Amino acid sequence: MTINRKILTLDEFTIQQMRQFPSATGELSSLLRDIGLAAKRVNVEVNKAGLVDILGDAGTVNIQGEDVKKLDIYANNQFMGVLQHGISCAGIGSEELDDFVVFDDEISNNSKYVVQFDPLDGSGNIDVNISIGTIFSVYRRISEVGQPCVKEDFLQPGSRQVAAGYIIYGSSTMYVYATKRGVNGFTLDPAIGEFCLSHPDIKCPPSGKVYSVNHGNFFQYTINTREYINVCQKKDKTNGGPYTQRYIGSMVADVHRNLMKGGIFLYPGTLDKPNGKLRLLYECNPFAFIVEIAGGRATDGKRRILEIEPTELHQRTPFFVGSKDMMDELDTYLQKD
Ligand code: AHM
Ligand code: MG
Repeated sequence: MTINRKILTLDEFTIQQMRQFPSATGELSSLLRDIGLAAKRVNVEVNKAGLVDILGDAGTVNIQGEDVKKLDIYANNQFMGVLQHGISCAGIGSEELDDFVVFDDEISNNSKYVVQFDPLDGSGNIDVNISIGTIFSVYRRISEVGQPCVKEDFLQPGSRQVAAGYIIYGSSTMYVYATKRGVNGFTLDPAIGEFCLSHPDIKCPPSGKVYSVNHGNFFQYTINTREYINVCQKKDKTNGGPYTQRYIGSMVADVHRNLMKGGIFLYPGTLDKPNGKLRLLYECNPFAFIVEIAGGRATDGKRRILEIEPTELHQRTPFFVGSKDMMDELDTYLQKD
Protein backbone atom coordinates (compact mmCIF):
# COMPACT_ATOMS: atom_id res chain seq x y z
CA MET A 1 0.00 0.00 0.00
CA THR A 2 1.37 3.44 -0.86
CA ILE A 3 1.02 6.03 1.87
CA ASN A 4 0.18 9.60 0.89
CA ARG A 5 3.11 11.62 2.28
CA LYS A 6 2.00 14.94 0.82
CA ILE A 7 1.03 16.29 4.23
CA LEU A 8 3.93 17.09 6.52
CA THR A 9 3.07 18.28 10.01
CA LEU A 10 5.07 20.88 11.90
CA ASP A 11 6.49 18.16 14.14
CA GLU A 12 7.53 15.98 11.22
CA PHE A 13 9.05 18.94 9.42
CA THR A 14 11.14 20.11 12.39
CA ILE A 15 12.40 16.57 13.00
CA GLN A 16 13.24 16.18 9.32
CA GLN A 17 15.18 19.48 9.41
CA MET A 18 17.02 18.42 12.56
CA ARG A 19 18.16 15.15 11.01
CA GLN A 20 20.16 17.14 8.49
CA PHE A 21 22.38 18.23 11.39
CA PRO A 22 23.71 15.15 13.16
CA SER A 23 25.07 17.31 16.01
CA ALA A 24 21.71 19.04 16.65
CA THR A 25 20.33 18.50 20.15
CA GLY A 26 16.71 19.00 19.12
CA GLU A 27 16.27 21.92 21.51
CA LEU A 28 15.28 24.40 18.82
CA SER A 29 12.86 21.93 17.22
CA SER A 30 11.33 21.31 20.60
CA LEU A 31 11.00 25.04 21.26
CA LEU A 32 9.29 25.64 17.91
CA ARG A 33 6.89 22.81 18.63
CA ASP A 34 6.16 24.21 22.12
CA ILE A 35 5.25 27.52 20.50
CA GLY A 36 2.95 25.65 18.10
CA LEU A 37 1.19 24.03 21.04
CA ALA A 38 0.58 27.36 22.79
CA ALA A 39 -0.59 28.82 19.46
CA LYS A 40 -3.23 26.10 19.15
CA ARG A 41 -4.53 26.87 22.62
CA VAL A 42 -4.64 30.60 21.88
CA ASN A 43 -6.32 29.90 18.55
CA VAL A 44 -9.19 28.14 20.30
CA GLU A 45 -9.82 31.16 22.51
CA VAL A 46 -9.41 33.70 19.69
CA ASN A 47 -11.95 31.75 17.64
CA LYS A 48 -14.60 31.99 20.32
CA ALA A 49 -13.72 35.50 21.44
CA GLY A 50 -17.13 36.82 20.39
CA LEU A 51 -18.95 34.21 22.41
CA VAL A 52 -17.51 34.25 25.84
CA ASP A 53 -16.70 36.54 28.67
CA ILE A 54 -13.02 36.40 27.80
CA LEU A 55 -13.70 39.16 25.26
CA GLY A 56 -12.98 42.71 26.28
CA ASP A 57 -10.72 44.72 28.53
CA ALA A 58 -9.11 43.06 31.48
CA GLY A 59 -9.36 46.38 33.23
CA THR A 60 -5.61 46.81 33.63
CA VAL A 61 -3.02 48.86 31.76
CA ASN A 62 0.26 47.31 30.55
CA ILE A 63 3.76 48.75 30.94
CA GLN A 64 3.27 50.76 27.73
CA GLY A 65 0.22 52.51 29.25
CA GLU A 66 -2.21 50.71 26.95
CA ASP A 67 -5.40 48.86 27.88
CA VAL A 68 -4.77 45.16 28.24
CA LYS A 69 -7.36 42.82 26.73
CA LYS A 70 -8.11 39.57 28.50
CA LEU A 71 -6.91 37.52 25.56
CA ASP A 72 -3.53 39.28 25.72
CA ILE A 73 -3.09 37.98 29.21
CA TYR A 74 -4.31 34.51 28.31
CA ALA A 75 -1.93 34.36 25.33
CA ASN A 76 0.97 35.65 27.39
CA ASN A 77 0.40 32.95 29.99
CA GLN A 78 0.13 30.20 27.38
CA PHE A 79 3.38 31.09 25.60
CA MET A 80 5.23 31.69 28.84
CA GLY A 81 3.86 28.44 30.27
CA VAL A 82 4.96 26.15 27.44
CA LEU A 83 8.39 27.76 27.33
CA GLN A 84 8.86 27.55 31.07
CA HIS A 85 7.88 23.89 31.18
CA GLY A 86 9.73 22.90 28.02
CA ILE A 87 13.38 21.88 27.79
CA SER A 88 14.74 24.65 25.57
CA CYS A 89 14.18 28.07 27.07
CA ALA A 90 16.02 29.77 29.93
CA GLY A 91 13.82 32.87 30.08
CA ILE A 92 11.48 35.16 28.19
CA GLY A 93 10.67 38.79 27.46
CA SER A 94 7.10 39.77 26.57
CA GLU A 95 5.24 42.87 25.53
CA GLU A 96 2.86 42.17 28.39
CA LEU A 97 5.49 41.97 31.10
CA ASP A 98 7.35 44.78 32.70
CA ASP A 99 10.68 42.96 32.80
CA PHE A 100 12.42 39.84 31.51
CA VAL A 101 11.51 36.60 33.25
CA VAL A 102 14.38 34.30 34.21
CA PHE A 103 12.91 30.83 34.75
CA ASP A 104 15.75 29.75 37.05
CA ASP A 105 15.04 26.06 37.54
CA GLU A 106 17.38 23.18 36.80
CA ILE A 107 16.08 22.36 33.32
CA SER A 108 15.68 25.99 32.24
CA ASN A 109 19.15 26.95 33.46
CA ASN A 110 20.54 24.20 31.25
CA SER A 111 18.61 25.43 28.20
CA LYS A 112 20.45 27.36 25.54
CA TYR A 113 17.77 29.71 24.21
CA VAL A 114 15.86 32.79 25.33
CA VAL A 115 12.65 33.90 23.63
CA GLN A 116 10.96 37.26 23.27
CA PHE A 117 7.39 37.62 22.10
CA ASP A 118 4.38 39.78 21.59
CA PRO A 119 1.67 37.29 22.63
CA LEU A 120 -1.21 38.97 20.80
CA ASP A 121 -0.28 41.80 18.49
CA GLY A 122 -3.05 44.00 17.11
CA SER A 123 -5.26 43.06 20.03
CA GLY A 124 -7.24 46.29 19.60
CA ASN A 125 -8.82 44.39 16.70
CA ILE A 126 -10.07 41.44 18.76
CA ASP A 127 -13.59 42.69 19.31
CA VAL A 128 -14.11 43.55 15.63
CA ASN A 129 -13.06 40.13 14.32
CA ILE A 130 -9.96 41.22 12.43
CA SER A 131 -6.84 39.05 12.11
CA ILE A 132 -4.41 39.30 15.00
CA GLY A 133 -1.16 37.51 15.67
CA THR A 134 1.67 36.33 17.88
CA ILE A 135 5.26 37.34 17.06
CA PHE A 136 8.37 35.71 18.51
CA SER A 137 12.12 35.81 18.37
CA VAL A 138 14.66 33.19 19.52
CA TYR A 139 18.26 33.89 20.58
CA ARG A 140 21.03 31.61 21.73
CA ARG A 141 21.96 32.88 25.17
CA ILE A 142 25.41 34.40 25.60
CA SER A 143 25.61 33.67 29.32
CA GLU A 144 26.95 30.37 30.54
CA VAL A 145 24.59 27.41 30.26
CA GLY A 146 23.97 25.87 33.68
CA GLN A 147 23.34 29.29 35.26
CA PRO A 148 20.20 31.46 35.20
CA CYS A 149 20.07 33.60 32.03
CA VAL A 150 20.83 37.32 32.33
CA LYS A 151 19.66 40.64 30.86
CA GLU A 152 22.42 40.64 28.21
CA ASP A 153 20.96 37.45 26.73
CA PHE A 154 17.88 39.44 25.80
CA LEU A 155 19.58 42.62 24.59
CA GLN A 156 21.29 41.13 21.54
CA PRO A 157 21.00 42.67 18.08
CA GLY A 158 18.45 41.05 15.79
CA SER A 159 21.18 39.71 13.52
CA ARG A 160 21.88 37.14 16.25
CA GLN A 161 18.41 35.60 16.08
CA VAL A 162 18.52 31.89 15.40
CA ALA A 163 14.83 31.75 14.57
CA ALA A 164 11.82 34.04 14.44
CA GLY A 165 8.22 33.59 13.53
CA TYR A 166 4.62 34.57 13.82
CA ILE A 167 1.20 33.02 14.09
CA ILE A 168 -1.65 34.72 12.30
CA TYR A 169 -5.12 34.02 13.63
CA GLY A 170 -6.96 34.86 10.44
CA SER A 171 -9.39 33.30 8.00
CA SER A 172 -7.17 30.33 8.61
CA THR A 173 -4.53 30.09 11.31
CA MET A 174 -0.98 29.98 10.08
CA TYR A 175 2.35 29.51 11.77
CA VAL A 176 5.29 30.92 9.82
CA TYR A 177 8.84 30.63 11.06
CA ALA A 178 12.28 31.39 9.72
CA THR A 179 15.70 30.03 10.47
CA LYS A 180 18.81 30.99 8.52
CA ARG A 181 17.91 28.13 6.17
CA GLY A 182 14.57 29.51 5.02
CA VAL A 183 11.02 30.56 5.80
CA ASN A 184 8.23 28.00 5.97
CA GLY A 185 4.51 28.35 6.62
CA PHE A 186 2.15 25.84 8.23
CA THR A 187 -1.63 26.08 8.14
CA LEU A 188 -3.64 24.72 11.04
CA ASP A 189 -5.91 21.89 9.96
CA PRO A 190 -8.71 22.27 12.52
CA ALA A 191 -10.00 18.76 11.79
CA ILE A 192 -6.85 17.12 13.17
CA GLY A 193 -5.45 20.00 15.25
CA GLU A 194 -2.10 19.98 13.45
CA PHE A 195 -0.09 22.66 11.69
CA CYS A 196 0.61 21.26 8.21
CA LEU A 197 3.29 22.50 5.85
CA SER A 198 1.37 24.60 3.32
CA HIS A 199 3.86 27.29 2.25
CA PRO A 200 7.35 25.77 1.89
CA ASP A 201 10.34 28.03 1.30
CA ILE A 202 8.50 31.37 1.25
CA LYS A 203 10.15 34.08 -0.84
CA CYS A 204 9.13 37.73 -0.72
CA PRO A 205 8.52 38.98 -4.27
CA PRO A 206 11.13 41.67 -5.10
CA SER A 207 8.36 44.15 -5.84
CA GLY A 208 4.63 44.56 -5.34
CA LYS A 209 1.71 46.91 -5.67
CA VAL A 210 0.80 47.42 -2.03
CA TYR A 211 1.98 50.04 0.42
CA SER A 212 0.77 49.89 4.01
CA VAL A 213 0.89 52.94 6.25
CA ASN A 214 -1.40 54.77 8.66
CA HIS A 215 -2.48 57.71 6.50
CA GLY A 216 -4.13 59.33 9.48
CA ASN A 217 -0.66 60.26 10.73
CA PHE A 218 0.43 61.70 7.37
CA PHE A 219 1.04 65.25 8.59
CA GLN A 220 2.99 63.91 11.56
CA TYR A 221 5.59 62.26 9.32
CA THR A 222 8.84 63.83 8.15
CA ILE A 223 8.81 65.66 4.84
CA ASN A 224 10.76 62.87 3.15
CA THR A 225 8.40 60.16 4.38
CA ARG A 226 5.49 62.25 3.11
CA GLU A 227 7.23 62.68 -0.21
CA TYR A 228 7.62 58.90 -0.53
CA ILE A 229 3.93 58.34 0.30
CA ASN A 230 3.00 60.93 -2.34
CA VAL A 231 5.14 59.01 -4.85
CA CYS A 232 3.26 55.81 -3.97
CA GLN A 233 -0.01 57.57 -4.69
CA LYS A 234 1.21 58.93 -8.01
CA LYS A 235 2.48 55.63 -9.38
CA ASP A 236 1.02 54.51 -12.68
CA LYS A 237 1.74 51.95 -15.35
CA THR A 238 4.87 53.81 -16.44
CA ASN A 239 6.64 53.36 -13.11
CA GLY A 240 5.48 50.10 -11.55
CA GLY A 241 2.05 51.25 -10.39
CA PRO A 242 -0.66 51.88 -9.72
CA TYR A 243 -0.16 51.04 -6.06
CA THR A 244 -2.92 50.06 -3.66
CA GLN A 245 -3.01 51.19 -0.05
CA ARG A 246 -3.80 48.38 2.43
CA TYR A 247 -3.54 48.94 6.17
CA ILE A 248 -5.46 46.77 8.61
CA GLY A 249 -3.73 48.08 11.74
CA SER A 250 -2.61 44.58 12.65
CA MET A 251 1.03 44.31 11.69
CA VAL A 252 1.07 40.53 11.51
CA ALA A 253 -1.69 40.60 8.89
CA ASP A 254 -0.25 43.58 7.00
CA VAL A 255 3.30 42.23 6.84
CA HIS A 256 2.12 38.66 6.13
CA ARG A 257 0.17 39.87 3.08
CA ASN A 258 3.12 41.90 1.82
CA LEU A 259 5.52 39.01 2.42
CA MET A 260 3.37 36.68 0.35
CA LYS A 261 2.34 39.07 -2.42
CA GLY A 262 4.99 41.77 -2.42
CA GLY A 263 4.60 45.18 -0.83
CA ILE A 264 5.98 47.61 1.71
CA PHE A 265 4.90 48.32 5.29
CA LEU A 266 5.79 51.59 7.00
CA TYR A 267 5.44 52.65 10.61
CA PRO A 268 7.47 55.86 10.64
CA GLY A 269 8.29 58.09 13.56
CA THR A 270 5.95 61.04 14.07
CA LEU A 271 6.57 64.59 15.27
CA ASP A 272 5.68 63.78 18.85
CA LYS A 273 6.91 60.15 18.74
CA PRO A 274 10.11 60.14 16.68
CA ASN A 275 10.68 56.45 17.44
CA GLY A 276 7.21 55.49 16.26
CA LYS A 277 5.11 52.90 18.02
CA LEU A 278 6.49 49.47 17.26
CA ARG A 279 8.88 47.65 19.58
CA LEU A 280 12.29 46.59 18.38
CA LEU A 281 12.79 43.35 20.25
CA TYR A 282 9.56 41.44 19.82
CA GLU A 283 7.83 43.16 16.89
CA CYS A 284 10.41 44.59 14.46
CA ASN A 285 13.41 42.24 14.88
CA PRO A 286 11.41 39.05 14.23
CA PHE A 287 9.78 40.49 11.11
CA ALA A 288 13.07 41.97 9.91
CA PHE A 289 14.68 38.52 10.25
CA ILE A 290 11.84 36.68 8.51
CA VAL A 291 11.55 39.15 5.63
CA GLU A 292 15.33 39.32 5.08
CA ILE A 293 15.59 35.53 4.97
CA ALA A 294 12.75 35.60 2.43
CA GLY A 295 14.71 38.08 0.28
CA GLY A 296 13.25 41.41 1.43
CA ARG A 297 14.67 44.19 3.60
CA ALA A 298 13.90 46.03 6.86
CA THR A 299 15.26 49.33 8.18
CA ASP A 300 14.52 52.09 10.66
CA GLY A 301 14.87 54.56 7.78
CA LYS A 302 18.65 54.72 8.08
CA ARG A 303 19.96 51.47 9.45
CA ARG A 304 19.25 47.83 8.99
CA ILE A 305 16.90 46.90 11.84
CA LEU A 306 18.91 43.75 12.59
CA GLU A 307 22.04 45.80 13.35
CA ILE A 308 20.51 48.00 16.04
CA GLU A 309 22.10 47.37 19.46
CA PRO A 310 19.16 47.22 21.88
CA THR A 311 19.36 48.95 25.23
CA GLU A 312 15.98 48.10 26.74
CA LEU A 313 13.25 45.51 26.46
CA HIS A 314 10.42 47.76 25.35
CA GLN A 315 12.32 50.18 23.13
CA ARG A 316 10.57 51.44 20.02
CA THR A 317 11.84 52.11 16.54
CA PRO A 318 10.51 53.47 13.25
CA PHE A 319 9.98 50.44 11.03
CA PHE A 320 10.05 49.99 7.26
CA VAL A 321 9.88 46.48 5.87
CA GLY A 322 9.06 44.77 2.61
CA SER A 323 10.01 43.85 -0.91
CA LYS A 324 13.60 44.57 -1.79
CA ASP A 325 13.08 46.88 -4.77
CA MET A 326 10.40 48.89 -2.98
CA MET A 327 12.66 49.27 0.06
CA ASP A 328 15.50 50.40 -2.21
CA GLU A 329 13.26 53.09 -3.67
CA LEU A 330 12.13 54.17 -0.19
CA ASP A 331 15.81 54.57 0.78
CA THR A 332 16.33 57.23 -1.87
CA TYR A 333 13.79 59.41 0.00
CA LEU A 334 14.57 58.56 3.61
CA GLN A 335 18.34 58.90 3.25
CA LYS A 336 17.67 62.65 2.82
CA ASP A 337 16.21 62.98 6.36
P1 AHM B 1 -0.16 46.53 19.85
O1 AHM B 1 1.13 45.82 20.11
O2 AHM B 1 -0.58 47.40 20.99
O3 AHM B 1 -1.24 45.61 19.40
O4 AHM B 1 0.14 47.58 18.67
C1 AHM B 1 0.82 47.19 17.52
C2 AHM B 1 -0.08 47.39 16.36
C3 AHM B 1 0.48 46.81 15.09
O5 AHM B 1 0.02 45.50 14.88
C4 AHM B 1 -0.08 47.74 14.06
O6 AHM B 1 0.67 47.75 12.88
C5 AHM B 1 -0.04 49.05 14.76
O7 AHM B 1 -0.17 48.77 16.13
C6 AHM B 1 -1.16 49.96 14.36
O8 AHM B 1 -0.99 51.17 15.00
P2 AHM B 1 -1.78 52.48 14.52
O9 AHM B 1 -3.21 52.28 14.91
O10 AHM B 1 -1.12 53.60 15.26
O11 AHM B 1 -1.61 52.61 13.03
MG1 MG C 1 2.21 44.46 19.69
